[in-house]
Amino acid sequence: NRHRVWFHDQMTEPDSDQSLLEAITLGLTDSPRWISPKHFYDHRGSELFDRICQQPEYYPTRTEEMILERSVSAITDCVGQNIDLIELGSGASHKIRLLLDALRPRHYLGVDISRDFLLESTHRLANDYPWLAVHALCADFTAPFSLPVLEGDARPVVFFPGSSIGNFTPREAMDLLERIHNQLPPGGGLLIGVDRIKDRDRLESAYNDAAGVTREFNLNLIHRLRDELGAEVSPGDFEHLAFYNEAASRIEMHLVSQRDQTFALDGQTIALTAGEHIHTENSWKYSREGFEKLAGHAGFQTRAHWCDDEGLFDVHYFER
Ligand code: AVI
Repeated sequence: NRHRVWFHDQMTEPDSDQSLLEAITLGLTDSPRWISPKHFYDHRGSELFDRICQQPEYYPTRTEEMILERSVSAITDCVGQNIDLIELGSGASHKIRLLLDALRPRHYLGVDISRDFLLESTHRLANDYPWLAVHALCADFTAPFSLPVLEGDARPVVFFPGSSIGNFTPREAMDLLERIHNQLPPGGGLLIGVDRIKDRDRLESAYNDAAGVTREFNLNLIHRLRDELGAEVSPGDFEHLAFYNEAASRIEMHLVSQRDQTFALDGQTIALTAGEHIHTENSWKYSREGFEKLAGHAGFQTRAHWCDDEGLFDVHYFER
């Protein structure tokens, strides 16, 4: 069957309710309170993120797609032929479509934490590109993971779009880049999209879209607390907060409790006061040079770079 998808499962922990419960309880009993942004991405959260990408204020997606579209032949010249493409955080697998016809990889491997969403999007890809061998790897790449061996002698190129690297602390980002570097053979590549440091207004409106989709995405964590973990909480008792922390070069997202409230979770009592924050996401922004330096520390050689005319977003190409 030429439209099949080879499925590899490598969730280090099964994404069971129990491990979700433990992870979320750990953060909610900490001070200050936090929830990891990876928990946004259940099926509903992945769909909401896909809708964020279509909002007029959320420039990163549109800008990166424009860069990929207009630079596709330069990218192809630089990346070369006879490659396998490995996409980290493949989500809906839209962006890869801009490159497939030009790069003509032997294999495509999509890696994502959201199992059903990953399977749906890789099946669509396999249907639309019958010449392509499509693989899906369900893995949490915030933890150590290993890439499955793909048959043949093609050179692996990792595609990591969307500035997802920005959701890691700079230290974690370095570790992840190092882990990617160590899994690549000499000549293996990394094509990575990174959102740039820019003015506060532009950044803050991207995380406070008028249609309220980012708000709904952030509140999805409260939906998961209620629906999957049985906590007696209501999305109406929290508000979305997103702002640029300029000193740290990062957007911060928080959920703000709208009243004093108490609920039980995993045998513990969580008591939130009115106005108390749960920190749910950081999204680091980099200068072009700053990111090249980071990748250099992880062992990568800078090969090329593309950006839009306004300098909002960078696409870098590095090699081992
Ligand atoms: C996936 N990641 C790069 C997005 C970002 O911009 O940090 C997630 C997101 N959060 C709110 N809007 C989008």
